[in-house]
Formats: sequence, C-alpha cells, structure tokens
Amino acid sequence: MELRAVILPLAIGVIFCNPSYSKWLEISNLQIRREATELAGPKILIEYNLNDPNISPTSPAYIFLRCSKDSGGKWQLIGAEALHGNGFDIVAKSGHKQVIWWGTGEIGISNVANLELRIRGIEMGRVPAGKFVMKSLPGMGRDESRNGKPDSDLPMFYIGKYETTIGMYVDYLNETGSDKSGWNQRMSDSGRCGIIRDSNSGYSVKPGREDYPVTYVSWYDAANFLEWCGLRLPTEAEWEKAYRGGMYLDGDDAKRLLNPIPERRYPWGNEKPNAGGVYRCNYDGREDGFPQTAPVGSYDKFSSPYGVCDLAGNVSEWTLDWYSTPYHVGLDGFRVVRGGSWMAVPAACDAITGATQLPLKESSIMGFRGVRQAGKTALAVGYMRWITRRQKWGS
Ligand SMILES: [Ca+2]
Ligand SMILES: [Ca+2]
Repeated sequence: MELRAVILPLAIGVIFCNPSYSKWLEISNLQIRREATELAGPKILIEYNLNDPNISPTSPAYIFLRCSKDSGGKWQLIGAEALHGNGFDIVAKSGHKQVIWWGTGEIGISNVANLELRIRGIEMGRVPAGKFVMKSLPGMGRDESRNGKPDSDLPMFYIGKYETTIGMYVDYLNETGSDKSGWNQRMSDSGRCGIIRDSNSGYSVKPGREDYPVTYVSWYDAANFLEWCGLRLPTEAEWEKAYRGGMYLDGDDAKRLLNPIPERRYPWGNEKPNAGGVYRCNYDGREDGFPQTAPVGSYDKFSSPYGVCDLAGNVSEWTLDWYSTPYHVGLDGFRVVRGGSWMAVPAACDAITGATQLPLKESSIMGFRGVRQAGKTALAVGYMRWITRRQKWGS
C-alpha cells in the first residue's frame, strides 16, 4: 500500500521564534505545519535554521523543543523519543533543520491553531568516552598519590560550554510562570546577578547583564532549570573530566590525540591563573579585570581541552553529587560545588578543590551548567560506576 502524506494548507499555529537571550544559539525561520498520513496518524513537521558558524561535532548544539497546547498558557518539553530528524538533541552542524513530531494526537494536540513552539539551543563541549585521572575524593579530599593512575572511566557526554547565563535563566522564569519558584529577591542584586521582577510583566534582565552567569540559585533551582531543558547537573567525575581532559582527548576508541597534561591543575595547564601577569580566569579581586562576576566566556582562550569555558573561577558550580561519608549516610545533606569563584584565591580555582553547601543555599558565588548524556544506558553504567567508587571510599 502506498503511504501518502496530505499537507493541510495553512494548518499553522502561532509561531514563536526563541527570544534572543544571550547564549541561546540563534534560531530563525521557524515553521510548523501539520500533516495527516493514512497509516500513522497526524504528524507535525517543524523546520528552522540554526545559525551558528561555530557548531561542529566537537562543539555541538544541544537543541530542545518546548510546546504549549493552549496558546502560551502552559509549556512542556517535547521528549526526544517523539521526535525524528536532524534538529533536536545533539546537533553537530548549523543550517536548515527538519524535525518530525509523531504522536501529537495521543498527547491531545488536535488543533494546531492553538499550538505554540519554542526551540532553544545551548552550545556544548563534547567529552569522548574514556579514562581520565580523577584526583579529588568525595567530600573535597584530594589524593596526590594517585598520580599517573587513570582509573576513572566515563562514557561520552556533553557539557555546557558556558555557565548558565542570566539571560537564559530569565527566559526560563518567564516561561514557567507566576508560581515564583526559581526566583528569590537577592537575584535583583544588580552587581552580583541582575534580574528585575515586575509583578505585571514578569522578569527581565538588567540591561547589559544578559551574558553574566546566573547566581543566587539553589541546587534545586539549578536542577529544575536543567530539567526544563532536558539536561541534568554534572557528576563530580564528569565535571573533573571536562576540566582536565581524558588520557586521550579524542577518547579511548580513537586514541590518536594524547592529552599532553592529563593531571593538569587548571583547564589550560599548570600555570597559575595569574602567572606572568596573564590573567586566565576570574578569581578574587579586581586585578583580573572583574571585581565580581564576569560575562561567561571572558577567558575563552584559557578554556579546557574540550573548549569548555570558566570551569576555573567566575562562579563555583553545583554538581549532582551528595557529600557522603560514613558520618552523613542517609542525610539529604550537602551537595558539592566545584571550580572556585570570583571570591576564591587563584589556587582554589583548580581541578580538585571543592566546597559543600546545603542544597537550599543560594549565594552570589554559585551557579551551574548542564550535561547531556549520549545514551541512557551509558548514563546508568557511568553513574553506577561512580557511585560504586564512592561507596568504596566511604567504607
Ligand atoms: Ca576577579
Ligand atoms: Ca565556573
């Protein structure tokens, strides 16, 4: 039997392009239309252009789609399992994209006239699968004796190239509505964050602050934002590998590109952040040019081996991990932040030093970035391996 697609003319919902908040990738010419097929029910065809010349297999985009069935009232993430095509999840190339969305009848989308769609993209760094030297221990210990013994192996994952920005976070606050979760008054501090809350018009960014990292976010705020994107926080192991690189920078499958400094102290190597009067990250004080936070990517020449920026300094970053020792078992206790901040001495921006914070804590020195795992099975394997290691250390 021949399968024919019938294109319904002008069956086009209200179209929103993503707001031009900083560090979302630029997306244009978004078009959606509904097509009826004889066999598989209606589908929605989504087309758009991703306009970023820097997107590549090693520095791909993470693209996520959110929709509203009631003309912008409530929004939901469209799960990747419902999508086919070349324009969602990890996207390694710019240009024209086409996504087919199946099963819209089953989730109650019968009238595309009320359908709105938002597509957003985040620049990521690719961290290939393989071994790396992990030198931190749970709860901020360090183990210099483990030099030269790469015993930590992680599957491939992708991590945000930049810390989550105020511009991105404000977009999230506005879409998630008026329940005020995710917001606290301290975020209005114009020098350390810069989100303006207007009871009539929602949230806006203090002009000029769009590219600064969002601060005053609790662990829960960070986790909720990332769930909204379809991402999650990095484990400490993932964070540390993104920072110093695996034994092979192209991964253990290829093994062509040896990491010249697999035990590096900083993302760029072993030079101190201010060695030779060159400033390589934003740490305490103004000599590096930034008395408080800096726009993300300000030190992009000193990024990690995977091109990930500001892992050292600027804002300290929440990780998924709980601080766990035999004395803390069973407590929904502290989470670990890594990487030092604009209030840390230069040496504390290294690959190992961390701090513990209660998950409800929010402060001007803590932010976050997201991770996308390449395959759910891989997630379970890698994560369980890490949990197992932790349990060994804790016993
Ligand atoms: Ca500084
Ligand atoms: Ca940082």
